[in-house]
Amino acid sequence: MSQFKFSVGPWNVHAGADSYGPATRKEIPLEEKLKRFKEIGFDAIQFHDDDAVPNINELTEEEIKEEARKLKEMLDKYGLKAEFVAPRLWMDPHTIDGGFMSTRKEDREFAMWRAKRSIDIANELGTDLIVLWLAREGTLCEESKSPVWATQQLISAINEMLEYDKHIRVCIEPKPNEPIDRSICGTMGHVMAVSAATIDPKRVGGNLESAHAILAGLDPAHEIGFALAFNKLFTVHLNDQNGIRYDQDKTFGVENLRQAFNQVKVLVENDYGSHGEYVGLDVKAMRTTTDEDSYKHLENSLKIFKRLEEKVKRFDYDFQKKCVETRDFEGLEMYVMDLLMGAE
Ligand code: XLS
Ligand code: MG
Repeated sequence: MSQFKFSVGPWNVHAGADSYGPATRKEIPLEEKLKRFKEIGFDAIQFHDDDAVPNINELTEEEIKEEARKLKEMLDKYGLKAEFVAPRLWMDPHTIDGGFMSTRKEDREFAMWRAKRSIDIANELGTDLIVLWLAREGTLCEESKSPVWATQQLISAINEMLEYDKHIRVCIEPKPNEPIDRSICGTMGHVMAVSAATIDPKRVGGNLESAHAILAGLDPAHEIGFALAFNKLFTVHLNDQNGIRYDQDKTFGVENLRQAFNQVKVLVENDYGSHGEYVGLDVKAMRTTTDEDSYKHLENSLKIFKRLEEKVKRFDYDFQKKCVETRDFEGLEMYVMDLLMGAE
């Protein structure tokens, strides 16, 4: 029995298209996904603004709220909560060169409009959390914008969101690059600094995605721990990643089991979830996966997480303490390997 509650986004079950080839599986309607998510063991759903309200740009502010209310009814029907809403600021022609940091004023206004609509949708769905994955916020051509100006743009955009709604919390999901060449807010350290510079730092935190930390050359468990030390880990996006290459969103734990174990361990040790936080997944199926197995990577991620949680609960802290006292780190390390290999 896990101590955690789990969340997932509808984009985590997708048809398999990538930059080099078309879809390999059928599109699945949202309601069918929600039903399966609940059966698999998820408690809450993560949304982009346009996952929640398709064709958002063509609707009035009232129509957007109305659509969000319909979605809320669908979530209620399956006993699911909404975890967060994230403005999708990377698909629209307005966001070719970023949103909040675009060099064009009309594009920055578009980004702010979508951010505020995301807040409206969140309110209708009964969540106070907005996630900002800053996909295109940075530079493609390094000399095209000042990193000082761009950072200040981000801080003022967040301030405007905090002012627009006095209860909303904003959660930055850092990533060092891709699709942008150089991003402005690439790690949890950047997120903490941006948070501190806003008008209400306790309402601005982070969402650590394992793959994004690995892409920055950092250890995901340490990034999680860093945010926890400031009480600013608002959610997580657990997955896995084979080194510094394109963002893979692999099933949690399949590349580096010890690294995955330590992510679970730091969450358990710090009672993550006790303020209602979810363990969120952000994983993708491989392109070769069949229609029947469209949810396998989610089931497997949950299975691996829960088995690692059992390992963490069996972790021998007395033995660890002894090893630390005598600096027997060879012994401690072998104990961890035995635990993971099932020899303990
Ligand atoms: C990037 C995800 C993205 C965010 C939420 O990691 O694919 O969708 O997690 O906006
Ligand atoms: Mg993510």
